Amino acid sequence: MYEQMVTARHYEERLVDEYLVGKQPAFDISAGPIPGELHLAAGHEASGAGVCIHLRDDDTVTAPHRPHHIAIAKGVDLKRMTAEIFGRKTGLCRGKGGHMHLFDPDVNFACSGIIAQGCPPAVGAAMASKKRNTDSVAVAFLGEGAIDQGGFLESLNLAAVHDLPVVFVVEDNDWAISMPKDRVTDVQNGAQRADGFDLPGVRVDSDDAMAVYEAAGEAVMRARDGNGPTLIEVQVHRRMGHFMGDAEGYRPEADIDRAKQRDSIERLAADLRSHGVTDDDIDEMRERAHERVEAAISWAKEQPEPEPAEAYENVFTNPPAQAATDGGAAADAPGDAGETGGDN
Ligand SMILES: Cc1ncc(C[n+]2csc(CCOP(=O)(O)OP(=O)(O)O)c2C)c(N)n1
Ligand SMILES: [Mg+2]
Repeated sequence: MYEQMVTARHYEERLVDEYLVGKQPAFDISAGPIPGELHLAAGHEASGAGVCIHLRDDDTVTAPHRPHHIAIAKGVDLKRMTAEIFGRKTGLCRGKGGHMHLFDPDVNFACSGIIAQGCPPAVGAAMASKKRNTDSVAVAFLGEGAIDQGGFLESLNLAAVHDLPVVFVVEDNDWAISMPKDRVTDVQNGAQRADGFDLPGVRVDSDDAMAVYEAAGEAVMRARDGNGPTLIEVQVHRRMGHFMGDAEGYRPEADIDRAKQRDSIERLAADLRSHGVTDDDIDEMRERAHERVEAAISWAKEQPEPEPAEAYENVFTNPPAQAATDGGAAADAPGDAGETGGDN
């Protein structure tokens, strides 16, 4: 878990360097090697690692728009994931999805920029597992800002009524973009949403990877044993802005400082030391993580970009008429390629 968490943190630190290339001075979001939005999950690592360590490749995970720590913990191919983020042809989605739309069928991982979107497909995967009589489970991750969404609440109901092997994991970082949770949600403890559906709800109050590990272990076992769904809420912290370029003018300094002080990675390192893991072992894990990240980033940067003529391939079930007649050449037109303004 520690190595996964360090990998996720370092990966994002390196993405920041790469993301800023070419974007200054006026912060042109479409410029540079990583065009578009970038939502970083620094401060969320305990949740991805503590949950996914209980999962197998045949278990399904759906993640939201802040997906890197979860993807890494689920075992998504880091090289192809990085190529996707860099918009390269060998990326997981051939460079067309970007960082919010990673899809890796080898380990049953998907994410989406649409809030709570992952809940119904996770319930679908759990239903498929039950109908096929396998013991695979599904986990849907979402932010606390998504717990009032219909898709989430309907998913809880369907999961409960059919006793499906699914775990919902709410990552509570106190903010939904610039909106503090107490202005939009009636409960402070999102795990209470489970009460309305008569299923277990557990809140992990601190971003302590070991506490997440314990809670998720129980929930995943319960699902695998055919005993139905669980909702877990984990307190995490957003160490950065909502996305890169967010000046966070709405956020009190003290809240930013608090987020930075509560570092689940440092906390886990201290736990490991107190259980006899040596500094050398910890350094070795960090080194391995850093090497893996560098290898993925340098591989991704060498990959080819997709051809404009492929712009519509694998995008539409029924391609627009223009795509059928010009082979997608219209994507060459100024303003079409690479523009990703606005929120997802
Ligand atoms: C259905 C939908 N509504 C609105 C948005 C715009 N949006 C993007 S991120 C976000 C806030 C999400 O907050 P939260 O779920 O707490 O996740 P966090 O960003 O804090 O990790 C919103 C409203 C969206 N992507 N999808
Ligand atoms: Mg949030």
